Amino acid sequence: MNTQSTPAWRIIDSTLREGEQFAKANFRPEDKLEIARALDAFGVDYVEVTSPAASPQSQRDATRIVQLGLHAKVITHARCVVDDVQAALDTGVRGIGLLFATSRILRQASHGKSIQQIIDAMGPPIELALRSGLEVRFSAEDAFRSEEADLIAVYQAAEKLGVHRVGIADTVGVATPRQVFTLVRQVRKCVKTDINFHAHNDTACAVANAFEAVSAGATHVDVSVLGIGERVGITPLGGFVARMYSVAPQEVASRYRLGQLRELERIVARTCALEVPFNNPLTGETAFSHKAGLHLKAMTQNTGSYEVIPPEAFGLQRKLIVGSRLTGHHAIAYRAREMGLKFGEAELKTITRRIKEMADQGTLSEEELDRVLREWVTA
Ligand code: HCA
Ligand code: CU
Repeated sequence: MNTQSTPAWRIIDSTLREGEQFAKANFRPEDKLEIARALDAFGVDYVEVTSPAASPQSQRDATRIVQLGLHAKVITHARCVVDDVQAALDTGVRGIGLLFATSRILRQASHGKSIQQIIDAMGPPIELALRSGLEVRFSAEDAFRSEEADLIAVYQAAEKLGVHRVGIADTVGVATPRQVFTLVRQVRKCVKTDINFHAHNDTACAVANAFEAVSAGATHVDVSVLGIGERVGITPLGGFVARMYSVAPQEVASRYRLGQLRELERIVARTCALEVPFNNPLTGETAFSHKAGLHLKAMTQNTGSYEVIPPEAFGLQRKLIVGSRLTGHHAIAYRAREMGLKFGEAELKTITRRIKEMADQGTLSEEELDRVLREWVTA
């Protein structure tokens, strides 16, 4: 996939819906408002909130988020029943995602309906939502453990009712990127509605799967900040944005305020009493740290050598770790130049040997490294 062939795609952030299903998320009303505002500052296209039918506080929270007057469309997510649609309508949300599980295992364990009974039950809630002017998605929960013929049957029934998009949910995180590409392609051939993709990360494929879904024609992708959701969660906003930025930098940079990502993640991490993972794409503490001598040498020549995404695009900074046992004389020369010091080639090699010996004894801080260089001049 290259920039030209990237189809239109939109981000649905579900931190305030799927994210609320995360074991460690217990959002207070003010947390939700803060997160909603930060999502809007970043520029997500949709903010999905917990079903107002879930609890009285959920209903009040949804109403308050709607009243913020965000640029993003505030939508909700509910069981495919008339009462839940009515509760959603009372809050003023602009869209709704309705769902039914279509796999045998969940049909038996969850709602007990056959595919035909699902199709019959879909009508009244979908019609009410559409009649009321909502943007409507109909999702098949557990799509990747469902029969393809069953999926197509429910999607075509939803299309006939007039839904705006159908949702393909990898509810248990079992799909491979290739399976996702194949299924989205197949659904693309069978319905004309937009296609929404939702991926859980149980087998660590959620970002790759969302990317393949977009490549195959999905128009909407569900994400959450830091990926929070049931179990290990879903496609993380940051990882997905990194993935898309690397193929369509201008498009991504013009549509989203990338410099807001770190703050958004910090807010969500704080409300869940978590740290941003050290190896998080883009915003992890070490996301732009370079260490080995070979890497450092190339990085001092051209920062594209070992970075596909420039940290500046996200308001972040790279870090060259010069004082380690893996360092090299090019890196030492670079740091010396930054400090306004100059050494000859042979001297640099001697200094590098010394630095490596010192680093072998334990970690060498930046200050210690600088001191060694400075003292070398005066020695
Ligand atoms: C869940 C529902 C869901 C819904 C996704 C969708 C899933 O199991 O809690 O409506 O597209 O993963 O299937 O999050
Ligand atoms: Cu989910």
